[in-house]
Amino acid sequence: MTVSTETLRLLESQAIELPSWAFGNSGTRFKVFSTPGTPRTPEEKIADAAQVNKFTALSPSVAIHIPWDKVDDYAALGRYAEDLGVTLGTVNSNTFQDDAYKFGSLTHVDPKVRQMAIDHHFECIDVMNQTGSEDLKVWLADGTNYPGQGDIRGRQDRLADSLAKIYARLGENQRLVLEYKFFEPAFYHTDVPDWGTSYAQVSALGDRAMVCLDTGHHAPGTNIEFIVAQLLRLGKLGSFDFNSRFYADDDLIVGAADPFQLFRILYEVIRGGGYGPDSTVAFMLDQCHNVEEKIPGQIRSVLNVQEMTARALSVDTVALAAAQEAGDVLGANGIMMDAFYSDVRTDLAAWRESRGLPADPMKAFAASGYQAKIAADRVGGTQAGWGA
Ligand code: PSV
Ligand code: MN
Repeated sequence: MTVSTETLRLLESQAIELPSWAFGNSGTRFKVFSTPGTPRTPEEKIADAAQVNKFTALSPSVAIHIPWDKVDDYAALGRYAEDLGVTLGTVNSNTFQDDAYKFGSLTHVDPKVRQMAIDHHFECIDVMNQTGSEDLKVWLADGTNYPGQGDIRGRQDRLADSLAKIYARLGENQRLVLEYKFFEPAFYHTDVPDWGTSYAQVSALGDRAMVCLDTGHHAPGTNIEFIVAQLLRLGKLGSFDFNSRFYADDDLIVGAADPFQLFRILYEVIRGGGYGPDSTVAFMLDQCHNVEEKIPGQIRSVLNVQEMTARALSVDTVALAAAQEAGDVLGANGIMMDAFYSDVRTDLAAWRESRGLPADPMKAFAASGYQAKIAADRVGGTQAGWGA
């Protein structure tokens, strides 16, 4: 047996939130391909997300994006989710698809546009109050394309002011998590480009404002696990948007492009106290499934996180600390690599079965007939996708 009983115990409570938008169609600026069975409503997205949890017991909650998941009655949407065995989680704001935001939202020079963006966040907090969601996730497309286009410093000041107004509206059990991204859609400067800016902005707000780390939002070669270690050390790592990338913000299946990076990140999460029942770090996927099937894409992702967590938990930390203290460079590195190369798949399959889950969730989902059923049932209407 490669995986210890202690590791299995720690894996039991693992929870990875799914993004509702991963079940809708997505693509690139060149083409969005539609797929039979793609959800047309927030309810259908939640039903698909519930399938991932049904076969893995790893994803008990679903993040929503407003206005993509706008409904008349959010409490009813929450009850609908609960009937399917999941809850509604993080509420994501969206100030990147309205014409008014062409030159910014929370940073805009025009107070009327800023107020419109602030009001949108108030609306998201109202949604949270109805769904019982605890996290408001803010990602801004704000930035400029050309030197001189905007006053970088003034934009930071306006951002601070707008965020303070939003933060003041949060309830006692609610948090604001501020996501950073170094480019896109703006190409010269982005108003929240890096963890340092997010950290500075949320630190000015208060204890319930945290940083959100999307693994696809860094320049190539960035040591993301260092950022994880630092934010945990500072008590400001609020949440993750997991995905993987080869080039830019590719939003591919987590662990697909660089499994070793996922291992290194998860090792630092565990090392820094970000994993387990006492941790307040929220784990979420933020992915797009442009060409692969969406539900199995999400199943594969949560399994990748689970397997890599098992490997990261199996690092012999006592031996590692001793090797580090002794200056044993190769010994210390060998301990990390031993854990990374340990194949946990057979043990995890047996463990799943012992808990009444399918040993192979991918196979079990494929055999369930759900995909064929939604393809046959969901005829007509408009498939959900970017902007829908
Ligand atoms: C931006 O690239 C991002 O990562 C943010 O989390 C958005 O809300 C999300 O993607 C969905 O498009
Ligand atoms: Mn994200």
